[in-house]
Amino acid sequence: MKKNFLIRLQLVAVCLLFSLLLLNYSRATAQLNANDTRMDWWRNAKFGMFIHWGLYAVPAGEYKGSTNFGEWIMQEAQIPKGEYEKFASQFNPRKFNADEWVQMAKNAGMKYIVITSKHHDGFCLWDSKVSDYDVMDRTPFKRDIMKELSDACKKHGVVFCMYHSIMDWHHPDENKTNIAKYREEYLKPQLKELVTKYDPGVLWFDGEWVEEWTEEQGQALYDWLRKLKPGLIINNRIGKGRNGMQGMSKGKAAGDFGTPEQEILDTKSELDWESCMTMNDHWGYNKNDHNWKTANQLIWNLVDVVAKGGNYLLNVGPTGEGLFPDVSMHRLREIGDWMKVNKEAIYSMKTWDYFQEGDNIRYARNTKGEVFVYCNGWPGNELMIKKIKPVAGSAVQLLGSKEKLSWKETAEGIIISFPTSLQNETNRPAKYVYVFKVNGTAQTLAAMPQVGTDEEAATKTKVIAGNGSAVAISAPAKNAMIRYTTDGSTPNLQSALYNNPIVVTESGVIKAIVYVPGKMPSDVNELKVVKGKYVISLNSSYASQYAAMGPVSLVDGWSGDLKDFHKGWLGFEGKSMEAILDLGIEKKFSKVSGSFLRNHGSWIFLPVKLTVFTSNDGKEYQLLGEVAEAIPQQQEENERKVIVLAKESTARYVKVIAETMGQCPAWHSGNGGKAWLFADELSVE
Ligand code: FHN
Repeated sequence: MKKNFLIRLQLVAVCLLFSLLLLNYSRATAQLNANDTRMDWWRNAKFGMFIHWGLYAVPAGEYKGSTNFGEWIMQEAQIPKGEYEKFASQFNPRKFNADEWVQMAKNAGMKYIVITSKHHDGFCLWDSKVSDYDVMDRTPFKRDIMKELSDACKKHGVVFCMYHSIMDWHHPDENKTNIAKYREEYLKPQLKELVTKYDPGVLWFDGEWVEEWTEEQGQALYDWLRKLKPGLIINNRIGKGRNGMQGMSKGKAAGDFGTPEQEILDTKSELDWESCMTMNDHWGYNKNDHNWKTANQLIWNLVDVVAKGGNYLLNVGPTGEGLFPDVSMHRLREIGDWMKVNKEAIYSMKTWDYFQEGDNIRYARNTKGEVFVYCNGWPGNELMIKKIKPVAGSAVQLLGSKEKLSWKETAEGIIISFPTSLQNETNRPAKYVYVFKVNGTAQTLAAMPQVGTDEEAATKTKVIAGNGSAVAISAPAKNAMIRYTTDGSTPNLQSALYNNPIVVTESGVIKAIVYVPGKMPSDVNELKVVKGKYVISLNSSYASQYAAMGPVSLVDGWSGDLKDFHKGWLGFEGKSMEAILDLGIEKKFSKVSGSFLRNHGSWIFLPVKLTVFTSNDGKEYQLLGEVAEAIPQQQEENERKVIVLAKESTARYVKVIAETMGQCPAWHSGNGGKAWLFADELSVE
């Protein structure tokens, strides 16, 4: 009797537990589904327009003779608030036509628009009842730009979204002391205005890096906004989760999607992310910035982002008159022409088993499982790909073309052949990037070979000095056949067969591929061999994200990229650089030089002094001389500067110390923050 009662009790307990679990699960999945449905339009949209517009369009990047400013002109040119406010009286964009803007975005294939409702300068592009520092009260224009654009978006079926800066250089309370007051009495009331009056699909926050803003404030604001509009989508810059320019959230953080800026993730991600990018070098309008990306680059960026599972938010910086720059309009038209032909390979795309095959091939799939192969540039008479196997008897289709393309399988991969008609660009449905629909399955590739030691393979770099050394290539598979090249060409079955370590004596690159019966050839792996002009060692540590190829980058004869600081520069954060060059023997020389980067906008300053010491035993050093640099001025342009100490001497070891600024100067937005020192070449001649 008692035993039955206990069994029944346990049964009831188990049922209760099970239904509780079920309840929670269904609640969780309901939330997930709700989240998903909330995010669905955005995930399927893939392509949006970013618009940076405001008072900074009036000076168009120019102030007191300097021409390299943009939306940060108030800060970078140190324009006093009262002075900057005067731009409002000149802000009268009579040629602004919201319909035309939205139509241009739509014709380019963009599904949503994110416009700056308020940037860091604090000026509001809508009729705000919370502030008079807006377009209605301070400008002769007196038209509610957010209203006109949100109405036009609704009319043309484009989703209206708004950017909003947490940092506010104009508002007296946006600081450490009064941030709570600013948040409760200004930021939130304005956000309420924006959400209730203009019904945005996304709120795109920025300027969250200010010390006074915290993840907790961000999370609370997120929850408050989602209550205000449950379907709202909010980026991860509402909190402090963003991992620098790479933009993805570090761990659990407020926000619905990651925001890489001016860069695209290296690999595919199932997380929600959106890469935002300029068409030239500025977000806000700069009339002197003609460094425009090509239509090919922009289309390939879109494809690269889609293959990696992201969205692409491409920026336009309109003029003070209210027009898109001519080149921006031209790029949008070219992208639109491409999208007309290839849009089915962009919208609603999902990542596939593989996302890339070398630099110029990308893969993605649609929800029906059809796979699209994207090729950057016309491949010629045939295209070889190895990561997909078309279904037997199926044809490959070039999007926009009726041609049924034949293919054959070889040991190197699938070869798709193209008729002569398509060799003539005018017969091709689109330009620049060609998309092939393939009904096929993912191939199994042989595992990639390792070229060099574990340490070398990690950086894909081997530093050699003097008489060179040997490079070994290994492959995990037992019955692997390794083929390799040393001239930079792509290895294949005709390339040299690897049997023994390869002796290298000069700079170059070794590429290797693995063949295993029954599998497709592996991805190609490579090792860059860098012969430094000298053996170099560093007595100061550089930042891992600005490590180029390590110390040898300072003596490899290659210059750092002036725009992409990840390429070729060693970055020292708040530290001096101390390098020792071993010339191998005592040598006579007349000058020692080092080249350094100046980019104040990115907190990178030239060294304040370059000091050189010499030694013949590598232990005792004598001062050879020093060169002091001028105090940095805010107007100074970005440049690579070679600092030279011209002094005769004879020595084997040369020690070069580039002394850092340490902290950003008082006039700089990073005032007191760590100053960066970037070096890319040291030379003794
Ligand atoms: O400082 C801003 C910049 O002006 C621009 O708005 C970009 C766009 O993502 N975000 C900040 C820099 O990270």
